[in-house]
Amino acid sequence: MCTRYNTTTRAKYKGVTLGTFIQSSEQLSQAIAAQVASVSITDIHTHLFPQAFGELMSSGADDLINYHYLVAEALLDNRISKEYFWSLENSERADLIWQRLFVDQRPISEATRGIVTVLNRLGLATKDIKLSELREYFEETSKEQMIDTTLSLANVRDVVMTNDPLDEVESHLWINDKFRQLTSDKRFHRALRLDQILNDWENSKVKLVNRGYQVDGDLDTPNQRTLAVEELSRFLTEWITRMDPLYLAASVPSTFTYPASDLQTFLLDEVVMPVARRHNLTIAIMAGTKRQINPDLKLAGDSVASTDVGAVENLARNNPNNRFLVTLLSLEDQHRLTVVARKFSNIMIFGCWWFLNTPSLIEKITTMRLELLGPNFIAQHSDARVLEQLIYKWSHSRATITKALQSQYSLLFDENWAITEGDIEKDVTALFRGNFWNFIKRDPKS
Ligand code: RAT
Ligand code: ZN
Repeated sequence: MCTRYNTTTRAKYKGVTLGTFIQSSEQLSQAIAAQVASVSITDIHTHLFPQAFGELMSSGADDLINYHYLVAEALLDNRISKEYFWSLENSERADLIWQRLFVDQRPISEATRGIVTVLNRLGLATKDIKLSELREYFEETSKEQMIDTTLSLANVRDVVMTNDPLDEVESHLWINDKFRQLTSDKRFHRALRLDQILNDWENSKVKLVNRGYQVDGDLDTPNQRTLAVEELSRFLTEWITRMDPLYLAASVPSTFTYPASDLQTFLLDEVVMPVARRHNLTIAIMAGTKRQINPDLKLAGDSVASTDVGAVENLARNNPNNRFLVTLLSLEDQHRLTVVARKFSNIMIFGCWWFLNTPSLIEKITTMRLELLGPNFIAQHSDARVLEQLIYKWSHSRATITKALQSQYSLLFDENWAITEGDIEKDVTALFRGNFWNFIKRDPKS
């Protein structure tokens, strides 16, 4: 019988039957593809909401087509005036985007191809399909059913929302009597988002004062600072109790630096990190946005710029008792971030974020991360804003990450390293689910 493994190699794997060792490159490729396709995912960063959040839940034809990634692409056509576009109703805007991106052109960009994947997986014929037919499909399907269908097609077991306690609509839901319903769907976890507090203190201050927190001083005197720290910590603690978030999160601009003699460092050092330590909560730092480079595009007007990776080094080194989930937006920062993550066990890199969520970049970045970190990072998150986007975002990411894993594993295989399907399953589960839960020190069943 021809086998790749000698007795010594087999001895190392006592208890594992020979049949479970991968015997050929083809079998290896197939086993990796099968494991990645079948792993049930925890999607650690989305903007999704279940039905209990009412109008905040986004799903269906018009929401899918009005996704801000597609808005930016449609408005590349300079015959469409921005004023005219924004004066339209939601459904009229979707009609226009559909015409521009799916009728006049072929949907080959990542975001447009995503719609094609969704249509295909929902079993809707993609040839000559009309937007009206897509609308009909969603009108006939309940939101409840859509959540079940989507999670099952995407093979996502649970998702983490983005929950902003200073958002007027959302916070109102949390403080009224519907509160318990908001946490009743166990597939939707919370993440407490701190962007407004960390990036826009002046406006946050007004909102906090209106809610009865004494943070109105200028933070010039020690007394004012002490009071603000106490009051802001009280605010965060109350919201942590209310939401039971899996982590705290902030997207900070590309200009973010730490430590600095500014309000952001003060709030991080005196409030956010101590509160996170007291509640054993991880902090997610998402850095590298350059917001509103074209305000005419509204939500679609944000961009990217390189950020100071040294700030991440400093955060990790100066705060060894805090844990940081980190993702950076610009391609040029990825290598340094990966090297930094080798040096600090309180950093966990996650995903290929937003403009990096395209197959060519995911493959390149994931391969580099595997080379430098092994399977010790979180492979991807979807950032989905519209429920059904989970179907395409995960289908596309799985296909690409499969390729990166196949090339790394085949290097081992070619050097005669024994690999079992169980080994592959372990790594794949870690990358798509396990590393997250271990790092945040929470029970996946929570
Ligand atoms: O990917 C997006 O939809 C962005 O607009 C942002 O929401 C970004 O992901 C963020 O969380 O700030
Ligand atoms: Zn996001």
